[in-house]
Amino acid sequence: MSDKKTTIEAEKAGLSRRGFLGATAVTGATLAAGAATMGGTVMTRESWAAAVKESQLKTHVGPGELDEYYGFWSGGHSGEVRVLGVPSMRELMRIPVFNTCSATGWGLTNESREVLGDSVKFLNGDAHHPHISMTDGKYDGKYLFINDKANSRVARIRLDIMKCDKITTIPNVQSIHGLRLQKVPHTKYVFCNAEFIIPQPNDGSVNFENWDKSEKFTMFNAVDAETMEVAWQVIVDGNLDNCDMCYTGKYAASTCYNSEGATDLAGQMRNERDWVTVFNIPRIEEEIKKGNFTTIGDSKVPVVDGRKKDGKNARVTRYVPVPKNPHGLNTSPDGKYFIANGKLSPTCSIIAIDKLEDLFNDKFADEREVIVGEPELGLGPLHTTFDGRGNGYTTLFIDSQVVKWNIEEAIRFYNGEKVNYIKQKLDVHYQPGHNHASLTESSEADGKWLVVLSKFSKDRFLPVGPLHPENDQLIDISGDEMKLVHDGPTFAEPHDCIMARRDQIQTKKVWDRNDPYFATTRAIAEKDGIDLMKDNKVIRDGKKVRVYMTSAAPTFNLTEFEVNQGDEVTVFVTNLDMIEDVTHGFCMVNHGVSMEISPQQTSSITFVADKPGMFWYYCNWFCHALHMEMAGRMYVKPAN
Ligand code: CUK
Ligand code: CUA
Ligand code: CA
Repeated sequence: MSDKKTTIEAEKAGLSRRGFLGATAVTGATLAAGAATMGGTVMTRESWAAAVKESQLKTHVGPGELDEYYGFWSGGHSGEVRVLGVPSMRELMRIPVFNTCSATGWGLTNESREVLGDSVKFLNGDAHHPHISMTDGKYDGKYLFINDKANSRVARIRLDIMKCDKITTIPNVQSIHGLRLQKVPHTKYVFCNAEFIIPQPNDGSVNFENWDKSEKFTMFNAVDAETMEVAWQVIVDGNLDNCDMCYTGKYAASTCYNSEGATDLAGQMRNERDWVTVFNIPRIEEEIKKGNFTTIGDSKVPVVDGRKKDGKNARVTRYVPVPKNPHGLNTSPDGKYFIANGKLSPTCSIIAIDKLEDLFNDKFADEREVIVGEPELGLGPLHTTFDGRGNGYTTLFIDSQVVKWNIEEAIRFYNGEKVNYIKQKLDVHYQPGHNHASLTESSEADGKWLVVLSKFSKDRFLPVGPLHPENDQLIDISGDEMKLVHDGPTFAEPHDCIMARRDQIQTKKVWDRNDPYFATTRAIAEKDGIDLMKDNKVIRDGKKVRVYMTSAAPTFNLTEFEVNQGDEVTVFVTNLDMIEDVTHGFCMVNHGVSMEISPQQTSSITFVADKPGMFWYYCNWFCHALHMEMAGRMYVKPAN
């Protein structure tokens, strides 16, 4: 069916082009025959269009209305996290994490630089997998964790203030990719996969010539969710891609696509099967307690060896062969299965979690006995998500589709029954990576909305030059059939998202003066004998100058101060305003200085006053009718 014809038909049916493009995905093939089936009943073109229109109405969040779900999008190699409302798909906020932010001063302020620690020198990051902390298998709304593939870090965002408060670099590995959380009894550990195999120790003694003969491996890592310190690491065979955790607190599983340990493309595709590595968490903890661990280099983190030796399994790991280069690894919300997505194989492998105890007790002759289904879904299966009603939704990268399939029926098929486990295939636009259904990683998966993160948008939006946005599509999965209802362009490059009910996230409206986020700042002021809520003072400490000021819309309460050329100046601004939404900024002109100071917050920033002269500073967050007038001057006295 030509695009032109569908457009005309859409207009006839009273739909906008945009609206009809949503419908055409589902109906493109079936409408040619004049009818589609939905929920077993034959639908006409008109009734189908009406059904899609009805779902679109559900996504409409009118002026002044609030979304039902919070969505947290990874920002890919932009390094940030974005907060969207679902179903409107409106962007609500950006949380800078591994990037720098000119607006909030992330990466510039002393508070953010303290969080960034040693890694403050990196201005980039690659954030893929955002996950919300859990208690008893449900999102508890406390934290959101995210990986940095680019610089091997894990970050934590406090969801009460929606700011990143901890960043940890994982030692002796390269590229933290898959990241998931312990679900029960609560998120004690953040599990993260280091993707690339590297020489150990990686001190330069291994070059290209002796690479083959050298010892090299990668590790599975557990970070303590509260302290954000690395709790332990496990050496594995092969590499590690994506991971997930079960609902018993016992097992984590990761896909490995490079069982070959190859360094080139052809080599990484050589084996017909790679594997899923299953980790036995209680056994890992036992090994550490017994002292069966080593350490690497300067790192004090206990390292347990999970590699096979002479064909014999280690106590802590099992390797389950699955077809070629698997990618996503997803736990079904009923807690029964790990599902590994085939990528180069058109299949998904269903691993029964209740068989893992026997697997670890070596009850099976073949590790593949834990696989209870291997449905063929289509080309390029990458990630699976769930509706809580027994169905999986798997992205097919090559086919540009999402396939809805029934898990129990796929298992029955594997056992020889003739059942069609495929429920529907829906075209998406185009080449989807992750998809994510509402509440899907928790036991409360509610099967309402599905977001599909499509890597290509091609012609779906107004052209913006050679670099295109991606396309996050919203699909209504509340009925028997998936209905595409919204296209959402996004900038580089969300890999994944997570949706929580809005009642699961509780945020603060103004800062608590005792918030640990600026505890160090308070301690510095206290040493200077400063009351941050009152004092407007300049403290000289050799060549270091600390300038304390309060602000209340529309003034800084210190509108001039003098320093000497060459001084290292730290400006502390405390926002006295108590009113929600009255955020001030502080920008020192021609010094690269900018920061956010929200109500009741203290922020500080340090710079060198290297040029003599008079410099204006001003408030750069619009706060008042007299916001333009909210300014002051710094005089820098020449050195000679
Ligand atoms: S990965 Cu990118 S599409 Cu980093 Cu979760 Cu699969
Ligand atoms: Cu204060 Cu604008
Ligand atoms: Ca492979």
